Amino acid sequence: MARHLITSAIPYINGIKHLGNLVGSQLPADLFARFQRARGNEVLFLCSTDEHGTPAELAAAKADKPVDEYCAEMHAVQARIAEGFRLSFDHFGRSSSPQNHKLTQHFAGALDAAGLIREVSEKQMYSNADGRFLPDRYIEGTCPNCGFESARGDQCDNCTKQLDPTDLINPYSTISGSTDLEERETKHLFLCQSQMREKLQAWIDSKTDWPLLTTSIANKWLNDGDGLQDRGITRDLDWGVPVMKGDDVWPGMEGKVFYVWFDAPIEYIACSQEWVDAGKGTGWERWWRTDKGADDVRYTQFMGKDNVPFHTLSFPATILGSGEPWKMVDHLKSFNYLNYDGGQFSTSRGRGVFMDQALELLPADYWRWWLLSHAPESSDSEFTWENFQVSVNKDLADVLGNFVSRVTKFCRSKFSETVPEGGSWDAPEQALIDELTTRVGAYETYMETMEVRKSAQELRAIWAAGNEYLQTVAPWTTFKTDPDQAAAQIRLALNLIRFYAVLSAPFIPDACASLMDSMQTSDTSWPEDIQKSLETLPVGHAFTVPEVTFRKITDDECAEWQERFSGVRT
Ligand code: B3M
Ligand code: ZN
Repeated sequence: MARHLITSAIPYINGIKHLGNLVGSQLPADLFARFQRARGNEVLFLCSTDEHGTPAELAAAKADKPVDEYCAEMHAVQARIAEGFRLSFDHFGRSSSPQNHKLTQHFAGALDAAGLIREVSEKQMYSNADGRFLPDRYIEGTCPNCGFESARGDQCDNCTKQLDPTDLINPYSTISGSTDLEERETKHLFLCQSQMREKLQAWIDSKTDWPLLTTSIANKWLNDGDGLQDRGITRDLDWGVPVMKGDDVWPGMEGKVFYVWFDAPIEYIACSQEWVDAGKGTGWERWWRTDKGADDVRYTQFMGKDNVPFHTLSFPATILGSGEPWKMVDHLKSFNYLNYDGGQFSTSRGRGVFMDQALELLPADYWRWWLLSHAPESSDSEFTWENFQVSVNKDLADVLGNFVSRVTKFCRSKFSETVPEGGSWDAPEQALIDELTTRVGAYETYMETMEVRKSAQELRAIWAAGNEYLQTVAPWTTFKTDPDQAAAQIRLALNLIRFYAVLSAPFIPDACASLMDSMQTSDTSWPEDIQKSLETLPVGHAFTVPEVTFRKITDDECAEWQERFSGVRT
């Protein structure tokens, strides 16, 4: 049994995420976790909310709430919505947890002991109008690298370059809009990443099976000349992990906190401690410490491309630099952006469909299927309502749903609501079994290598093979001359429904659970041997005809939703 540690990038606390965020990390991570569990492997699947830093402070201020209260509320909201989408986290933690505070402080101490922390007196942008320093998202301006006009103080969302507020051209405060800024002297801790350049390069070079999107971003900033500059890991903010050395405030760091991107990835580890402390599991070390059994763990991270530099450079620098035996990521799966109807999804501008809104329109499976089958892997992809309607109506309603309904209704009307007896399988059945054997093999390979779109395509082809079989053998015709043979055909088709439910559950878990209910079985064993798997439901096994598995989206709905979501959310 393999052991899979799986993490999704932890979403910022600053509001409900849109469908683009969902498909960029949490949803494909869930697909992979469900697949690995279905294969009988041991899985620890973790996600949290990212609660520190300027995104949290800005959002709380906007909501007119104390930031800790705001975070607690939004965590509950995000947890509920994640459940609505059936994201099967073993734990959904919080980066503001005591566990993460402690671990973050521990890492800073270990890095300091390794000689990798230096104190720097530097110039930071100070806003006279706001009476405060403006780190990270408190400041925006033009990116010096690509010219994007709303680059943030810590990173350009357009070209993914990590920035310093002082790099920005024409900077302004995002609190007041003021451009009355000056550079003022302040002291911060810097992580000496530059000393780890060779180590990191060797580590990235060893990852020959990583997606090109991941390694090209890592190498771009590694070889850019300044990609591995030493970087500040503390900020002049109130909310965050206090900068401590042991039990005392780090001398000179009074009133400062760690940079959100320093503590956020450490939360992956702290989350496993939260999981243990919540009584959901034991032994977090056997997932994270190579000296405590994590050597045989396979660790996969999921994230959008903008998060790649932090996961290929900054976080590995933290872990490697600590000199401690922490488990490092084995595979990093990153995604491009999903666009919305001719533009970008945007949280700050309220553009697109947000997770809570989506669930009000249709059950999670409809969205899961569309998003995963159109995951922005090799390039950005685009959500349009027409495309969504076509996919749902064709793939889910016509191909899968219709198969289920035809087979079960035919059986009920000509035989009974039990698996019928008689006849035997012949050449067409063997041909189907052969095709499914090849296709399921391909499906497993794609799922194993996280080729999300190709997995979806293969699954659709597996559903279609069932329909083609039905068309070919036409049990409704066979029945007139040879009812026994029709029974053998329907026996196979009924078994196909269970077979589909098992294979498809990572994509559309709710529909598959209700198909299993209708087939009155709890045998979710993965089809290792296709023929055997198609004999699971024996003659005489009772079933019920399911309600409509997937309904179609009408043209009117499509037009209405397009109109309703054309504006911005306030
Ligand atoms: N919260 C960015 C995001 O939500 C950031 C990811 C942190 S992963 C450690 O896209
Ligand atoms: Zn840029």
